[in-house]
Amino acid sequence: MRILILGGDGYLGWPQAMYLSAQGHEVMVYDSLMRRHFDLENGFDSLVPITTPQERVAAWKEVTGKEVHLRIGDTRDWTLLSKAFQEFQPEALVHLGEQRTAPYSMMDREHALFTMDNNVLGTMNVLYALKDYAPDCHHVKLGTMGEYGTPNIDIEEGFIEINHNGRKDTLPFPKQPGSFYHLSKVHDSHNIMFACRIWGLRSTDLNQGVVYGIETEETKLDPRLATRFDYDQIYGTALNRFCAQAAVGYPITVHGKGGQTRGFINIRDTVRCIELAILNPPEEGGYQVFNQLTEQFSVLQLAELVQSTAPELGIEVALEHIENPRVELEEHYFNPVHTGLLKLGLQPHFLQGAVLIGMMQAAVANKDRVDKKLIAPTVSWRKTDNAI
Ligand code: NAD
Ligand code: USQ
Repeated sequence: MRILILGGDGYLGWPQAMYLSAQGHEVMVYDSLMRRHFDLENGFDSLVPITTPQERVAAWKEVTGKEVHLRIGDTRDWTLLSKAFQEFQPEALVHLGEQRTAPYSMMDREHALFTMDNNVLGTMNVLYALKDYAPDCHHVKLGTMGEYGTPNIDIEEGFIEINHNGRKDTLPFPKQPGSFYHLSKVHDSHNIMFACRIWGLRSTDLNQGVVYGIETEETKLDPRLATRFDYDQIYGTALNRFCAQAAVGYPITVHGKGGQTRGFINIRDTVRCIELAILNPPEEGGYQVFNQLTEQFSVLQLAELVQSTAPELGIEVALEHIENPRVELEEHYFNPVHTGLLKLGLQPHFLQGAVLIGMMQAAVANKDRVDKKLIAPTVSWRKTDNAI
């Protein structure tokens, strides 16, 4: 298939591009490089060194003989986006090209507005490009488990049957997101579902949990093919951060009580889930939702796991309950259904010893690259003018 990957230079997008190329698909990466600009502007960097987008695709060709086409462009740039659609004629579209962190979106008015503009309007352009140039293309969109929030009932996969005053209907599951970033995904979901209904597009919304890990079969082939490893307070996600913190002996930053429970998924399963979604499109006009996670942990469980694994690498790390910069429940019920992708054939890689040790070893090997000033959270949900 011809598969267009929006955001194909990111943490998940690059391994996805290589994985699909390795399966024999023709892949085009389309990316605005906003992620790299953020690092350059603010002095942030990936813990594991990464090459430029051009060096990556060249290295992929050198190592495998396969080509990944590269286009630098923003989803909000209609001229460039529509050109990519017209020239490449995608049969499947993987949409990962968004501003993807909660702290970024909560920094101040400008960053909140950028998140809405970039994500919601970018996705609107994508929907119009699909309608105008590739109406049969299967749109696989990365949403997030955080769209649902943490309700006190089981979380279904996208839809819930409701009985009300003697009548019943199947309706979108209620959304109670916890940041302007997560809200942008909710707005996307509504826009996508509507576009499917009125224009007959076909879309799969993947509500993914927090991803961990940096290793896939393809990233292992050559150091030039590595994907990014974020540990900083803006882009670093829980487990990735905790591994970097352990590597440099920085007390693990548990926000508040640490009872916040989230869905988690290994990056190897992310690339496979997206492939499974691509291979199982809904009918014309169909909008389907899968919850993309394989396990759930509380933040404290993860922190304790990293702490107890550290001695196996000859290191020790403390654990600290810091004041929670976010507004979120620190103890709550959490029971999401996630059977859809398993039924399609996903065989999960769970978080066990070897996987965690591999991540921690990568962090230790690059510990001289850790800038400790970037670890402590400075973005507070309660303020409107946070500095970084
Ligand atoms: P990332 O920031 O590393 O990658 C996103 C890429 O998209 C970047 O290369 C960025 O430059 C590009 N991009 C952003 N806005 C763009 C635009 N308007 N036009 C073109 N390119 C644009 O993030 P990631 O971790 O790879 O996440 C990819 C997707 O998966 C995001 O939509 C994110 O919300 C979702 N997701 C990520 C996780 C996770 O734990 N990393 C979990 C659930 C969902
Ligand atoms: N947390 C800590 N300590 C830290 C970092 C985070 O306790 O040092 C806590 C947070 O308070 C939160 C939980 O860990 O309760 C998860 O935070 P996170 O930064 O790992 O993840 P989140 O902000 O939810 O966002 C990440 C990705 C985002 C994706 C989302 C999936 O950045 O792109 O959408 O995970 S989910 O959480 O399921 O919505």
